[in-house]
Amino acid sequence: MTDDVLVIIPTFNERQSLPQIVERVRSRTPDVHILVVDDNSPDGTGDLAEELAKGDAHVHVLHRTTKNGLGAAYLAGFRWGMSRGFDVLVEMDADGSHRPEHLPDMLAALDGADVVIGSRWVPGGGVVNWPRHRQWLSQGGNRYTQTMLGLGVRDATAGYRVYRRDALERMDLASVASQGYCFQVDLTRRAAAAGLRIVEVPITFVEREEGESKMSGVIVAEALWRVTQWGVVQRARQLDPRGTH
Ligand SMILES: Nc1nc2c(ncn2[C@@H]2O[C@H](COP(=O)(O)OP(=O)(O)O)[C@@H](O)[C@H]2O)c(=O)[nH]1
Ligand SMILES: [Mg+2]
Repeated sequence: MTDDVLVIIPTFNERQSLPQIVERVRSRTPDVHILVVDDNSPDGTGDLAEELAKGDAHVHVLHRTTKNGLGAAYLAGFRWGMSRGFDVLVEMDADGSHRPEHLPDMLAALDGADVVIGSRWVPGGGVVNWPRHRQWLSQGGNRYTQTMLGLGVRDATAGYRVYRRDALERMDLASVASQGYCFQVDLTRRAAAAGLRIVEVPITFVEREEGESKMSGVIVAEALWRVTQWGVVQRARQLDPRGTH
């Protein structure tokens, strides 16, 4: 049974992609529920999501007033789903990069795991249609993350994930401050610190064909800054585990 699964899809100006992605999730995994978390998109994605929800009892919408970053949208989505009793919470982009066709494999992997990451950088995974600079940024970012945090995860920045609800409950989500894509690294490091089982399932990540990426220099800078800060704190703790100075 997968009717206890909630697929959370954050949107900002995803009018062109949203209907297809909802349709693909619904046809591939008909029992799951979908929550669209829209940050008041100027292109009317929120209204479109309402239309989709009207015609399908498995589609829900959470409207937020301003664009507040991916991290905040997911946190609101997790709260929404957990308070309604969903046991499995999925993160998925609206733009088709996270192919719904991988979801059954990822849900199956939850059998031996608390967190499943759809990974581009394990054998069998990959990216399609990504410009060289994005590939470089993702692989370089993951290498830097591994050097600083040693999480042992090949794709710690990946945004296609499955979490058990009780795993999220052990990750102190109330203290998460990450806004952009480092949100994914933040949740990975919290999962590792809580001793949770993290499994990577290979996926093919397909770059969007419609709409625009929200990736920006500010988002990259936030990730670099926070990963560095976490790494430094982690090392200080290793050197001085009792925190005597
Ligand atoms: N609600 C919400 N969604 C966002 C925000 N920023 C990005 N997203 C969504 O997060 C997903 C990933 O963003 P995208 O622009 O595709 O980033 P990229 O895949 O890294 O280039 C998409 O579904 C976006 O619409 C935000 O501030 N708020
Ligand atoms: Mg994208």
